[in-house]
Parts: sequence; structure tokens; C-alpha cells
Amino acid sequence: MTCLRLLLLALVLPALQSCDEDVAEVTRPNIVFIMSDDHAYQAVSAYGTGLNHTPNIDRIAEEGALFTRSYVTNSICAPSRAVMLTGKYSHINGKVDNINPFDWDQDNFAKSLQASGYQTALVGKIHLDGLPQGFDYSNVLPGQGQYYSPVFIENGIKKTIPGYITQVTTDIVLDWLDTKRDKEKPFLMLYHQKAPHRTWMPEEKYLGLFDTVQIDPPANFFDDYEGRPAAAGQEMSIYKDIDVVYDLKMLDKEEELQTRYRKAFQGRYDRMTEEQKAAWDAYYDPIIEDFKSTKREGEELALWKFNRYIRDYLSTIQSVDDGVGQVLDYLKENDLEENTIVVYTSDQGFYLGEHGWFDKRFMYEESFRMPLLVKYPKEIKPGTVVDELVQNLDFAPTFLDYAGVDIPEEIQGESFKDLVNGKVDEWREAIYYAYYEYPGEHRVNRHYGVGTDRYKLMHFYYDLDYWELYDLEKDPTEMNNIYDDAAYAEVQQEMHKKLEELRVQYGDSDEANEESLNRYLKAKNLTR
Ligand code: SGN
Ligand code: CA
Repeated sequence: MTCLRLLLLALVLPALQSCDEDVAEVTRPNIVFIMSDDHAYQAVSAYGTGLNHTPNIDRIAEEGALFTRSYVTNSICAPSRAVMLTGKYSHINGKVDNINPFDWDQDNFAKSLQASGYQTALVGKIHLDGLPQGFDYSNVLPGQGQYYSPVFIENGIKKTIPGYITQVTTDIVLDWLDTKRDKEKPFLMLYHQKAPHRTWMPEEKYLGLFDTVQIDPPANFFDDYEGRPAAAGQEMSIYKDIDVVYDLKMLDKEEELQTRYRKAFQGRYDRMTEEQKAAWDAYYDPIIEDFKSTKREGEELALWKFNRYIRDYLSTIQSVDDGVGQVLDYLKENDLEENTIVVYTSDQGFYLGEHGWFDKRFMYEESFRMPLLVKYPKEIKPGTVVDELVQNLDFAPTFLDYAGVDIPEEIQGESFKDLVNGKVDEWREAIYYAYYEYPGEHRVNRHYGVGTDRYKLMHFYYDLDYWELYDLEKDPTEMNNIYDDAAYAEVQQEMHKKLEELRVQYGDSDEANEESLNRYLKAKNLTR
């Protein structure tokens, strides 16, 4: 906050006579930034897909704003979080994949808020090794974390906590808000859920929640990937790659279903208490029996797998939604509602059967796009809808802007504070994307690209050199690659131009790709 603004404040609040930090604390907003892991916008009922019901998450948009075009810069967990913290692209902050380490010594927005007098806390999944910097309190998961009896690292000290991860995470957040923070200071709380990440293990009380409904897969579930070699080469197909024991919980007591990851799932099951196991078995055992005794093949088996997958995935979200409700209620009951910004988002999008897939990584719409709901009763009108293109790159500058802290020059994102209130005349028309983690799990090739509200251009490279272009208005599910289609020659040229401009603007290049590729191959002990 500038001194001039503080002086103006001092005029209206005569009790405050100085230009020091204390004055600012009166009005600076608190920030609760809720991020879940792999939560597809298709599974937030505020987006109207009708798949499930998330009344508490929806409340944020009802009382504030719903963003219809919020995108990630690199659709994978740890890089997404590094971008969120630094406001810089992966090739600048250095965290381009889940493999190489993150440099906590660099600036992040929590450090800036902390230096300006905020109390800062980080709870849950962060997926960046090392003691988090910029936080007065951290209580985070090692790596991916576990659904049952999770391990947390509280200010550097490891502890196993009984219970189900989503509720445990919420309890830690509520406890910090209620008993641990300095109530004289504004606060930043990063409340980061593990759910609904693979292997989609529901809380006992929600086992079977979606069993009364038959969920149809998306229309392109049986995609043949024609004209899209990278899409054809992935390993994230619900039909061919999902593991029936590990992912779909067919852990039969007779041990007849011996799949690749059975042992890993046994380890997860063994973390449950006897009571939890009893509830789990009562639900899954009859399904296992049916699976073993009914012969399903081809399309029928694919649909059966899709239904098992989607039901577990959606059930884990119900616990996330409960947690959001508990935190919103806490803010309300403690007179914190008016002056607190609440954000709900995910670290990337996710496929819920589109193109036949689970997982993410591609720049295709479902994993590129994320849910984003923001409320701040003091400034944002209830029911606001924002259709402009925003990215996770924008979180850091937006929070600094709301807190009245100077936004460092090197930050590459833009604050969307004024955009939400309709006070911005010009906004970006194109966004840049880059994905790196290949060769790796799920085999999604390295690619980069540019998106506008209507078109998308992507370039797959490394062991491919292949361009794709989509007209999202005519082909929203991206089934028809129109690159080199004469009817789109002008659009193609225009999109190439935009891509080059953005690569220059953000300092990305083939050389930077080469450099990060070499680091990646070295870390994985691979040769080209
Ligand atoms: C794990 C998952 C993958 C997932 C990555 C990245 N496998 O490795 O399916 O793509 O995380 O996800 S699992 O067998 O360990 O569940 S991310 O969200 O952390 O980037
Ligand atoms: Ca994720």
C-alpha cells in the first residue's frame, strides 16, 4: 500500500496517525487460497455440467465471481504450484517438471506478503520438496501424500495423523485460523487438498454415493485419435491403461487379480484402521465379486471401467466440498467474511473420459482449463462472470495487488483484481502453454502452444515434429486437427505470429527447451 493511500486512510480513520504497517492492517484483506489436486471444472456444479453437486464450492461463485476461461501454463502438479507461487513461467522459475527440484530461495508472493506484515500459512499438498519459504506456518504432505492415515510435515517435522486426508487437512486449516495465527494481522492461508488425485480413494461415508446413477461417458470417449499422433501415443486410457486393482480397487482377498500395481494399492489399503477397512470391504467386496464372475469385454468393459473410475473420483470431491463449507462457515461465524478473499481452483484440469482418458498434461481443453471461483464481498459483486483469459500465472500479482504490495517487475502474470470488477479496457487475447515431462509416466509428448478464445495452435516435438490447430467454436472437443487446411490458412498464420510474440514476451525459446530437456534426461538417467 502506498504512503498516499495510507494517508488518505488516516484522514477517514483519525485514530490512525502514522504511515507504518499498523495502519494498513485495518483494511488489508485476508486471503484463503483453496487449491485441490486434479479437480476438473467439469466436476464443479457451478459450471453446469450436471455431473455432481458441489454446493459449497458453488457458494464462492454465487457470492462472487465464476471464471469461465482460467488456464494453467503447464498442466502438471509441481510446476503449476511453482508458477502460482512465483508468477513466472516454468522455464523462468526452473520447475518445468515433477522431477527436478524447486528452488525455494527465489522470490514468491507469500514471502512478499510476509515481509509486508501478513501472517502466512501453507497446509496440505504442495509437491515441492524442501522447507517451504515465505510461510510462518507450514504443514504439508511429503510428495503426493496418502488418503488414509496421512503423513504431514509440520514446520519441518514429520507426523502421521489418523483419519482421512481431506478432513485432516481441513481440521489443520481451521485450527490455525482459530488458535495459531496472530489475530492482529491480516493472513494468507494456502489450503491445498490432495483430493481428487489418483488413486481416487473416497472417504468411508461417501462410498457408493454415485451408485444410484448411471454416468454416461463423454461423446468422444471412444476417440480413434486420427490426425493426432501425440494423442494416439499416450498411456492414460481408461480402457487400456487403468489398473483394475490399483485404480479401480479390485483388491480381491483371493489374490487372483494380479495386476502391475496391486502391491502398491495393498500398501494404501493397509493404512486404514480395522473400522475403515470394514466399511471399505462392505462396499467393494460385492463389486469385486461381480467383476470376477461377470465376463465383460470391449466396449462393455470400457464402460464398466469408466463408471468405476468416475464414481470414485466424484466421491472424493464430495469431501473437498464439505471442507470448503466448513471454512466458509468459520469465516462467517468469526466476522471474517467481509474482509476475506476466498479463491477456489485446482492445480490443473483433468480428463473425465474425454478422448477416453484420465490424467492431464495435454494442452487439449479439459486439462488446460481449470475451475476458478473467487469471492470478496467488499469488492466483487455476487454472480459476476468473467470470460476473459486468465492463467495461474496471475495469482501472485493479483494477491499482491489486493494486499497493496508492489508487484515485482519480473512477475510475468497480470493482476485480475480490476478485471473482475469490469474496470479494465484491454486484456490479453492469447495465452502461452508449455509441457515438458517426456519421456515419462503417461507418455504425453513435449509440446507448447498458444490459445485464444476461439483457436488453439500446438507444436509437439522431441520424437515428433507435429503441429495441431483447432477451431474451438466448430470443434469444442478437439477431434479435428485443421493444421494445413486451406480454409484456415490465414488463421494458422495469425496463430503462428501470436505464438512467436508470446515466446518472445515470456522469454521462451527452443534453446531453453533444449536446456530443460537435458536437465530432465540427466535427472531420469535417460539418453536421447
Ligand atoms: C502420480 C500418478 C500419475 C500422475 C502423476 C502426476 N501416478 O505419479 O498418474 O500423472 O502423479 O500428478 S500414481 O500412481 O502415483 O497415482 S500430479 O498431479 O502430481 O502432477
Ligand atoms: Ca495435480
